[in-house]
Amino acid sequence: LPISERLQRRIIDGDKNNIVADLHDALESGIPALEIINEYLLSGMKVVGELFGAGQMQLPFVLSSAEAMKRAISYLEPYLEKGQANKKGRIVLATVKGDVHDIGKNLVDIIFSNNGYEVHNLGIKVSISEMIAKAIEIKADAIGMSGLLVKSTLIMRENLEELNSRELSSIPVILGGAALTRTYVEQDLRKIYQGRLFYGKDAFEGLDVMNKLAE
Ligand code: B1M
Repeated sequence: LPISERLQRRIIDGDKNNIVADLHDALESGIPALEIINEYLLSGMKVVGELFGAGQMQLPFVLSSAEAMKRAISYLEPYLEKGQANKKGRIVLATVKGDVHDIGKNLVDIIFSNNGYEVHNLGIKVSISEMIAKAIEIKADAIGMSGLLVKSTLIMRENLEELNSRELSSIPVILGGAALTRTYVEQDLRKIYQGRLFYGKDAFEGLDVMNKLAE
């Protein structure tokens, strides 16, 4: 199999042991680390999501795929291009309450950190109170929330309402994660939130938002 398909397979099979050798080969053959993530690994994860959604893959196997993905990203992290080293701004980042999905959020952390932002990654299942406390403590320039469950989109709405009623009522917020749509964020949720609200389709769109905020 060509390396692209091999890598996709390793993710689908949840093969975290053999994926490293393939990643090494891919890097050796000159494919940039970011391209490996965006083109090959994420396409494998997409298939996993489709199989799981169709009832053709059981949860423990999805977990193995997630582990292979995490192993791959941590292997590739040193090879990702680094932008400006000086700190352009600070962001509090978290997966919202009730949601354990963190691969996308951690990718956002890596991409932002590599591009000059100080990221305070609070982990998964994080309440809005924790995010607010951290944002006040570090004088954050933005709060980034990630969520993959449909339920999480409702939590995000509640979080925005909570922010409205607190000291940080106008802090910029970036929302991302597979359950969201641009329309939901930029039309429905924007009507609710007093501060500036942005949608990040992927980590790089999130980065664009941070860069605009930092201007
Ligand atoms: Co779950 N899961 N899962 N899961 N899982 C989904 C999300 C699902 C769509 C699968 C499906 O049914 N097809 C489905 C949700 C359905 C729904 O709500 N309608 C689902 C479900 C149902 C569940 C459980 C409820 C299953 C169960 O227990 N019966 C359970 C939930 C537990 C909970 O959260 N309370 C569950 C559990 C798990 C695992 C633990 C096994 C594992 C997660 C492991 C982990 O993260 N540590 C897992 C996985 C791996 C998935 C899928 C297959 C892949 C997710 C992923 O990592 N994608 C997923 C299917 C799918 O998404 N299509 C699925 C790769 C990742 C890089 O993408 O996170 O979207 P993503 O990030 C992207 C962008 O969204 C964006 O940038 C990234 C790309 O650059 N982005 C941001 C994300 N956050 C951002 C923030 C930003 C900006 C951009 O700014 C702040």
